Amino acid sequence: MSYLKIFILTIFLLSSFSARAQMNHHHDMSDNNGGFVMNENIDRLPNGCEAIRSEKSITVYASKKYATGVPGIVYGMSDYEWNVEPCSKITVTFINEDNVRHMWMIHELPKYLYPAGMFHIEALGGKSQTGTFITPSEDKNYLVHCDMSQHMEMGMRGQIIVGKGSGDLWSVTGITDHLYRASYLPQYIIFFCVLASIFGFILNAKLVKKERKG
Ligand SMILES: [Cu+2]
Repeated sequence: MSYLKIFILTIFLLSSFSARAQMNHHHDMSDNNGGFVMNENIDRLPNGCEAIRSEKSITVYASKKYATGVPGIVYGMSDYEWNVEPCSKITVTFINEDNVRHMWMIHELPKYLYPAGMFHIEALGGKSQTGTFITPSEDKNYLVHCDMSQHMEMGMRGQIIVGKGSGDLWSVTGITDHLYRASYLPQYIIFFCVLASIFGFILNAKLVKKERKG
């Protein structure tokens, strides 16, 4: 190997090492052989929580075998919806029974506790990981999904409902409707139809007037 190649390889290894070190710095990440847990929170209270009100453990299996009951999905989870109390400590054990990597990722958590608003468990194929987070004090629905490319579209999409929640999220596998987002369409169609007929009526009236004059 030439000196140039060794030099380039060394620079590459050093930069990837420092990128990883930075990632570890920005996100509180515990790492082991079977995957990792990012932004774990076992004791920092969200605003509005005076104490931890309850503790709950949930176990989630990720496996293709859970994709059989719902048409059109490839990857599945043992559950797609979890009800939890506000200000409660939730310990999630994520067991991946497939041979590809999967994630159990929550979004929009308070950013002062969870960098990028995210709590994230990742388990390699055939491995499991356990992580803990504390739910905020407000009633709200949070998206839970797998962030591997296309896995959410392939079925790994759920919701965690804190307290009374804030309304169902669309397209939760086997639970809520895919077409929820498209429900605004008919309103606009009706609006455009009415507009088009008014325009047509005015145009027609003007043309008739012109014809009479001529
Ligand atoms: Cu996945």
